[in-house]
Amino acid sequence: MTGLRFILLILLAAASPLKASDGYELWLGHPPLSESEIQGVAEGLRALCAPSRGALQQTARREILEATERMLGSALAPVETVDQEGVLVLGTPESSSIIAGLDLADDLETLSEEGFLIRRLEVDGHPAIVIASAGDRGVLYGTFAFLRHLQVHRSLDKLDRMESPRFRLRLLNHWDNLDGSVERGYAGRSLWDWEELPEVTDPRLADYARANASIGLNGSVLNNVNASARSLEPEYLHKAAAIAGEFRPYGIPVFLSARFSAPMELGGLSTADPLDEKVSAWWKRKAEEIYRIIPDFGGFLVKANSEGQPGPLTYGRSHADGANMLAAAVEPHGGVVMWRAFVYDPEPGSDRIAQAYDAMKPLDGEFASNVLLQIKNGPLDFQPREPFHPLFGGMAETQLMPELQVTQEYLGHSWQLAFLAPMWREFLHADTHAKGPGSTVTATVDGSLFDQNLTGIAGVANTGSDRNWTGHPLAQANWYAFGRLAWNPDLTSEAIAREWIAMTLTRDEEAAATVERLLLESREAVVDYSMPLGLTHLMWEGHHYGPQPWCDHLGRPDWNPTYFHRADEEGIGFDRTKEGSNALAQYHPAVRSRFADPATCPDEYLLWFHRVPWDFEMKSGRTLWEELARHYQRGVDWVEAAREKWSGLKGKIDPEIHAEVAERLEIQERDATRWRDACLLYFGTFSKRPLPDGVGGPSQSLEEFRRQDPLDLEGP
Ligand code: GCV
Repeated sequence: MTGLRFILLILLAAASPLKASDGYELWLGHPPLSESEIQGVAEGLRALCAPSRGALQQTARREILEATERMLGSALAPVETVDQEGVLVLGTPESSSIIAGLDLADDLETLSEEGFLIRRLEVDGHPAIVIASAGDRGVLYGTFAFLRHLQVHRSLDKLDRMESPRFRLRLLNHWDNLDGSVERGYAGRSLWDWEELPEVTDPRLADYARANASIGLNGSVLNNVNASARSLEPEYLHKAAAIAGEFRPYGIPVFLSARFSAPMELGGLSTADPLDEKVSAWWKRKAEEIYRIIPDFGGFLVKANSEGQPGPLTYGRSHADGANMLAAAVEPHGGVVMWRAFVYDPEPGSDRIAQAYDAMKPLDGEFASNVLLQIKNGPLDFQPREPFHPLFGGMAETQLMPELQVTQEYLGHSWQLAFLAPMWREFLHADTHAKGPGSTVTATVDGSLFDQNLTGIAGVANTGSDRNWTGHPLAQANWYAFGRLAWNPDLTSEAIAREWIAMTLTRDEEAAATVERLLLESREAVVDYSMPLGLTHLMWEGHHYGPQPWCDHLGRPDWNPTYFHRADEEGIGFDRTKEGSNALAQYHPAVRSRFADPATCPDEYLLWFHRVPWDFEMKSGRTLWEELARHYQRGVDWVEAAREKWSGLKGKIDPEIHAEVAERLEIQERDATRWRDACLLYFGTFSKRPLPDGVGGPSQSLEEFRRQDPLDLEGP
């Protein structure tokens, strides 16, 4: 490196926290390392020996060259042989004769095709670093893991890793409509410009796929589960093919949500009955057409007989009949069907949260081998806190696939900070007891506990056309966290937050520690000020932002907040014990008995499973009313303190990002206060008890809160 270049690099490194960033680069900015950091790294990393074979390995090679150039100031020198110290060797035994010649066969055999090993080894007598895999994808994932290591640890130490992803399918689900809108999207319009496609492909498509690959994701469902049949028309298939072409170098195949009634809407058939031969033949032909246009098409995602969507029940057939018919159509092409379990009875009757289990459990063992049953983490609908869905651990003969929501439909949209890794870990590590203690949700779906060949996990995306992709700059961390947990559900929230901060926001240790605490505590704060102690579904109708606990006028009783909290002068909460709806019976006896007794039920699920009087004595010794009020206050206090901490980071974080987050935290404080005041005023009309000391008094009347739609208030 020349002296001038080195000085320039140091200046850049020192200045990097202050440069204005629009957030577009996500965690892939690869900022320059400082002089001392480079000294630790540059000697061990001089050249790259990587084959330019196959699209994915070419991508890996390019990523290494570009990122090292940005981090070290000069790109590694491409070499064909290892005849010096500090060569990074990349490839598979097929693509690299050097890797084939190393003693790695046994290790590679224990890894999946997507797995990789990174190791410091002697190669031809020289100390080298090797990134090896049995498959092209593994080379790409190993590359990104290596670059992550460099950015986070800024050293070449501890480079001895062997990893395979825990789930085979790691997908983002986009609820994107053909008109460019995004259902529950809070970051602008859809990333797919259906009008311009296929002739014009936005460079963002490749950048999106690159970001996904960098965190180990391996597929995208392009369109909303509330699907339009038009997505399956040739015109739209060619548009989807153009997107697939941009994603391909990053190993991201596309999938489509399929509208079950498409044979009627597109094919002119008089029925969509899955057992009708004309219908199954139509789907077979449609699958053939799709694979002709998109040869690596992944398969279908289906929302059927749910919230007005068509499905097999209309014809007296089962969900398994519907799923298996579609599965047979894509099976010859290697495709899969992800059939959603988010169903509830069209006519309300029994407990809403119990209906999906009642509908699906009897079908255990009936789904084809290329079908996954895609189940939301909780039995209701992505609320800020839910117990795990009892179908996990409850369907031993069915391949289950968790669905998480990355977009913050119920957690403050992109106006509020809520880092979701702790919530997802809470779910993934919940103990179902399906095969005794320690039967975590993860173990029930990753093939370790039950014989599940095909595994997967899905996240409803929070991306959009906003320049920074996710609206709230810190919401990028949720996209990142989803990918990292989909790869390895055992990663801690702390580790994920630390990685993301170091790669995206700041390398100042004090500042990073402050941001880490803010991220880690944020989701619990949202629970505190919106739906504490197991309360749920209290949000404003339609858009789901802000409080509306009084809402009781929606089309069906079980869409109303009043259905879920059941507050009256006696008490509050939903009794799901034997004396109530008995939904608790859906859990394994060990889980059931813990939740069924208010004395052992964790506070955070108390009002989810129990109806208790306002003076019920909580574990803290306080009454329920006092405890509830304190949770609301605690949530508001947290946001107030978070604003102060964030403001102390000025100068240590990119100014544009700092200002944008500060603005959103201000809104979050206003709206957290609104949650507290509106809910406590409303519940107070039943409890008729005073607010405990230290809980702020409301600034508006209940009537005013009822009149003002919280989303009409000023936003960022
Ligand atoms: C895509 C909730 C959301 C809907 C969503 C639905 C689903 O009801 O509010 O927008 O529809 O879940 O997951 O199918």
